[in-house]
Amino acid sequence: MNLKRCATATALILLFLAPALAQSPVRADASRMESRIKALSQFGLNANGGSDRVAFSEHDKQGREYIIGLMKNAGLEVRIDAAANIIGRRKGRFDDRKPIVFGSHIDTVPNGGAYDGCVGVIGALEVIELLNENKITTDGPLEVIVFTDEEGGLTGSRAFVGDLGTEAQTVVNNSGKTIAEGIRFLGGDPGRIAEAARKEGDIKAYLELHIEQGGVLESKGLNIGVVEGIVGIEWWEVTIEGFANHAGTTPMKGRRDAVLAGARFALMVNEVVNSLGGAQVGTVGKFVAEPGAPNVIPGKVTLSLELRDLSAERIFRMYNMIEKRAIVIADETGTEINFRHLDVSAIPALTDEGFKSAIEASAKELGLTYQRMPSGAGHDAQDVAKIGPIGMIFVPSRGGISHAPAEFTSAEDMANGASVLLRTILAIDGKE
Ligand code: HGY
Ligand code: MN
Ligand code: MN
Repeated sequence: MNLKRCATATALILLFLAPALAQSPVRADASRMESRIKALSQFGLNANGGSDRVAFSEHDKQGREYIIGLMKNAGLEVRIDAAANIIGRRKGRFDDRKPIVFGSHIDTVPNGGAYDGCVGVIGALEVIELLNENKITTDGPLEVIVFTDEEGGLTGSRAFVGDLGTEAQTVVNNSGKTIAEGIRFLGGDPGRIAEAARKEGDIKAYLELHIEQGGVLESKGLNIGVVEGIVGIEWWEVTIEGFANHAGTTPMKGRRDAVLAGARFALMVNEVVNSLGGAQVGTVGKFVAEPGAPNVIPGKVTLSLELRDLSAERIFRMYNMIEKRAIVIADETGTEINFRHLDVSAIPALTDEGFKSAIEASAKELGLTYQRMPSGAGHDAQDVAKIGPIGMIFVPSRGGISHAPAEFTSAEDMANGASVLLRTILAIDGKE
């Protein structure tokens, strides 16, 4: 073949390929996402390699500053609302339309991981970077949101839907600050919390990319989880009052040992939750004995009770069973058991049917595998569901581990999630 004919053939091949290339979907930059996740994980990195970035801590503040910097560099118009939620806005061509809101949280549980919440925030920023790089302006405005204190009871998202009352603001989170003190610490204003609230119909959509926090996607070798619904979560603080006395001189008979009662309580919770068929879960995750000395019979125990299910009715049915059996334990151990329902409840929520289809179509167009699934973890999305339609995209968690230093999601999986998020946003934006 002479040179001229070769060049003509190449040109023909290119001409043929060009439309396909032009249509090849925009994909997230995995290494950019990974380096940002790593950078964020430095704020509160502990000796176990875990993340200690409890909401309202210094590390939380530093992590937020890092994100605000990224938002501003990406051209977002950033503001902190009265609940200290960080909101970065990108104008639309028709800017008075309702915004599509997307994001997650960057606070962690004590000794948590680097991916829970953070993938949703870094993924949301990735969407903005991709829109900027591809010079795409959406029809409606976009809002990237970092909700305040997700792990302490969905604080920021509750305020976002007008549901963070004064009682809820008195709850003390793991930083030792009350919600009101913490919000102030981060630059919000608890006195004007109502100003953070959106009304029903104010937003076009809320979308959240998140790690699965379970092992289903990994075990089935799937790329994407399309969330169908999010469990409701209720918390109680349980106090058991016994009688502190000398551990050497007090005979075994007649002791009023609060730890003994607490141990029986934890076993009983497990029995009650297991006695019902279904996917409900119940946990005693915190257990503090006082005075806490080897030679003193513990006089007091404070413990946490958490119940989760997709049905609120079922959660309270389990609670009623637990309360009844606690009366028997108190009687048999000579203790007094009291329950205080904490105002941090998260109600069960379903995702929007149209959004689920849009997520599935996006995954398909990107050549990714997917499956519909429920979420056993709580998410800000479940609060937002009170005022507008929500959708959630899951990506695999290695070994199903979360809320622990070993939490891990690969860069490729994170990028798959962000690519699906972008396509889903564009699909929703394109619909009137
Ligand atoms: O506790 C939860 O389910 C969530 O990770 N905040
Ligand atoms: Mn979490
Ligand atoms: Mn989370």
